[in-house]
Amino acid sequence: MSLTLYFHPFSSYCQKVLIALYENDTAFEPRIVDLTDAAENAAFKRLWPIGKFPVLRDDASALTIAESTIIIEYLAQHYPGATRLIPADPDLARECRARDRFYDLHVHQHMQTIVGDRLRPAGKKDSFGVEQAKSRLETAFGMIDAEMADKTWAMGDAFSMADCAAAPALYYANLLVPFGKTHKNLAAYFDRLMARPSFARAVKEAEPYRAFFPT
Ligand SMILES: N[C@@H](CCC(=O)N[C@@H](CS)C(=O)NCC(=O)O)C(=O)O
Repeated sequence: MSLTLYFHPFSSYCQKVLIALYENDTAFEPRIVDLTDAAENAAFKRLWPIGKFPVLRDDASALTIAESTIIIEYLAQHYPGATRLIPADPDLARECRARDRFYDLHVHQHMQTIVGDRLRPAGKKDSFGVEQAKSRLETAFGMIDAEMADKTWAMGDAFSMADCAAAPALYYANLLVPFGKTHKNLAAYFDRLMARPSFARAVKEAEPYRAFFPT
């Protein structure tokens, strides 16, 4: 087996990549990294000094790949399977990448801002930043709600990288700014994501760590 994924099951960006791997039953060695463990943290930073996961190592090509989107691009190119993670048509591929960016930058990032603030020590909180992130999440939710009125998945009928990006971002965002009662198309899309076996598996594997989510 040439692929090793450095990750943590509770990490939203790691779940994004796990979904892609599970969609195509891609064989990989799971290497859970505990960033709170000094030795593991240091070892991981030798691999990727930025210190953020997921990181994929492919011994077959001697490549170390960071960034969830780039990892999924790599999997789509070199380890393709039944789920085509990026459409073959160049225009649809660009659209898929745009939606992936949308979920990362306009949902995932704001969700991380709010979670990150909860982890800050007293006296270092950024209430302005949190209010701004919540307001931007609401804007994104409205856009997704309108877009999902007549779609099954982010790209229409076919599950893709954009849905890999959407699922964990929406999962954690919904815990912070619940959208179930206010955005019915978004909520229905989220229900479909939750029922998708690849994401359901990632959520189940994260369950033992649920208590770490800051309230
Ligand atoms: N843009 C990166 C973001 C990765 C990221 O933010 N990972 C978080 C976990 S979800 C992390 O490693 N956090 C640890 C830290 O910031 O120290 C990607 O898409 O992979």
